Amino acid sequence: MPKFYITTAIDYANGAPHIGHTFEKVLADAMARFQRLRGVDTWFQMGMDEHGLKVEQTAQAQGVEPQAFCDAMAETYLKAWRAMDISYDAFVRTSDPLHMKGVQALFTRFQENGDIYKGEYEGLYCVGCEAYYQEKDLLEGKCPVHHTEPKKVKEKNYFFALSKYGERLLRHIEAHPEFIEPEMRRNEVTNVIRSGLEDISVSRASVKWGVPLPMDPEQTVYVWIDALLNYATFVGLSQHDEATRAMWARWWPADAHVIGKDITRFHCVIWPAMLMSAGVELPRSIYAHGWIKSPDGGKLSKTAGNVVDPVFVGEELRKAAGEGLAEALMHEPLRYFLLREVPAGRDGEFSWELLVDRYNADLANELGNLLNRALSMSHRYFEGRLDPESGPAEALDLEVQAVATDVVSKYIRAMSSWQFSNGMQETWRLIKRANQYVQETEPWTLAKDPSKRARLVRVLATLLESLRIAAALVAPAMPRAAARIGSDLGLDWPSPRALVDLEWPAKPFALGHTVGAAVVLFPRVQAPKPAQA
Ligand code: ME8
Repeated sequence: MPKFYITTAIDYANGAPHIGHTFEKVLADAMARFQRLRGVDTWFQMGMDEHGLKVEQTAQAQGVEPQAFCDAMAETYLKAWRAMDISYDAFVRTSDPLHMKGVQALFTRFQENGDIYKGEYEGLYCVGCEAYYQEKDLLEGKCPVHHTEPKKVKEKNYFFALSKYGERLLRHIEAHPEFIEPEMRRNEVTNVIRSGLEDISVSRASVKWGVPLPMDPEQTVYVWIDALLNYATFVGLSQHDEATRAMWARWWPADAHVIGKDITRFHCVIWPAMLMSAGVELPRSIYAHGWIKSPDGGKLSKTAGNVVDPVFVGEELRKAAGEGLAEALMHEPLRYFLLREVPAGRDGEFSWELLVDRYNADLANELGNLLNRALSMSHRYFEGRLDPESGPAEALDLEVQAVATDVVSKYIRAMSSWQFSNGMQETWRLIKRANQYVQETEPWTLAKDPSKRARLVRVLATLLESLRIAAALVAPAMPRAAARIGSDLGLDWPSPRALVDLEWPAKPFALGHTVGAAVVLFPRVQAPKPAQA
C-alpha cells in the first residue's frame, strides 16, 4: 500500500493557537484526509515547540515553571485541534524524553562527522523568531516579521558547518524541483544559498530550558535544531527496538512538510543540511504557505497581539446562525473558508464579514440548499424512496453527469498539488450546476403529471448522485458535514474509498433507495460582528 507522511510546523508554546496556525493545520489535514480517502496509508504528525528563550521568558513572566506552563498550553492546543477536527496521528511535544534523547544522538552524529566546532558568536537576536539576523536583513533596524528591535547577543557556543552544504543543496534542489513548493519560495531559497551560507550557532549558553548538549551539558541545543528534529525522532529515528525500526522503515522520508513562508530558511536549508550531515535521506517535499492577515494587512501573530481564536469563531457563527447550525458542524465553515479563500502559496485575509459572505453564498445558498431541495422533493413526491426504475437519461441529465466527471478529474489534480481553492471551486461548479438543473427540469411541474413519474425519478436520482459525489469531494475540507450529508443520503459513510469511487454509475444509487428527512444544514447568517473577531 502506498504511504504518505505529512507534518506541520510545531507551534511555539508561548501563546494560544490562532487563525494563522489553524490555516496551516487545516491545509495539512485536508491533504492527509485527501490521501487517506484516495486509499493511501497516511501518517500525519504535528505538535508543540516547547523549548527556548521565548517560552522560558513567557513562563517566567507568569511565574510558572516552563514544563508546567507547556503542559497547560498543550491542553489549549489539543482542545483547539480537536474542535477543528484535525486528524493528527501523533501530537509531539519536544520536552518528551524520547525526542530529547534523539536530539542528543543526532548532535553527536554531527560532531562525529566533523560538523560541530566551538566558537564565539556575536549577533542580533530576535526572540520572536528565535533567530539571529544580519543588519542587512532588518527593516529600519527591526525584525521584518515581528517589527521589534533584536537584541545584541555575544556568547561562546557551538557551530554547525552549514557552509559545507551549499553546493550539495543546490544540486538537490535542481534535481528535485518538487523539494520546495511553490516555485516562488524555491527561487528565494536558491538565492539565499547562492549568496553563500555561513556556519550557524547551534547551542545556547544562556538558555536553560532546552536539551543539554551531549558534549557540554552547560549549554542547550538551539531551539530550531531541537524543533526540526521532531520530524524524525517521533517516527523512529533512533531505531533502537523493533517498534522504532518498523516506524522508520514505514514512514521515512517525510513526503510533505507543511510550513509558513517565514520559516523556509530553516526547513529548506538548515534541515536538509542537518540530514545530509547525519547521512539520512531528505524529505520529498516542503510546501510553504502564505500568511493569514488581518484586514489591516498585518500578519496575525502572537507578538503583534492581533490574533483570532478559531474556536471562538465557530461558536460565534453558531450563535449568529440562530443555533440552527449543529454544534458538531460549527467549526466546519472556517475550515472551508480557509481552504477556499486563500489561493495556493499566497497570503489570505480573514475577517468576520468575509467568513459570513462565503458561508452564506457557498454553504447556505448552494450546498445546503441543494441537499435540502433533493431530500425534501424525494419525500414530497416519493415518501423518501425513489422507484427502482427510472426513465432514460436525457441530454440535460447527461450534461450534469459530464460536469461531474470533469469536476472530479480537475479536483483530483488540484488537490494533489495543494491547489485547494481550485479543488473547492471545482466542487462548487458541480453543486451550482445541480442547483441550476433543478430550475431547468422543474420537478414540481413534472410531479403534477402522473405520466412523467419515470422522468421525475430520473431527475431526483441525478440530483442525489451529484450530491453523493459532492459530499465526497467536500470531505477533506468539511469532514463532518460530508459525513452528515452521506448519512442523510442513506449511504454507508464515511467510506474509506470515498475519493476512489467517484465515477458516475450506470444505475444511480438512489433508485429504490431510502433517503433521510430534509434538513437545513447551514442556516443563513445575518449577524453583526462579534466583539473579538
Ligand atoms: O515558527 N498565517 O512556530 P510559530 C499563516 N516553532 N501561518 C502562520 C501565521 C499566520 N498569520 N502565524 C504563524 C514556529 N503561522 C516554530 C516552528 S517547526 C520545526 C518550528 C505559521 O508558532 C508559521 O508560519 O511561530 C509556522 O509555520 C507555524 O504557524 C507555527 O508558527
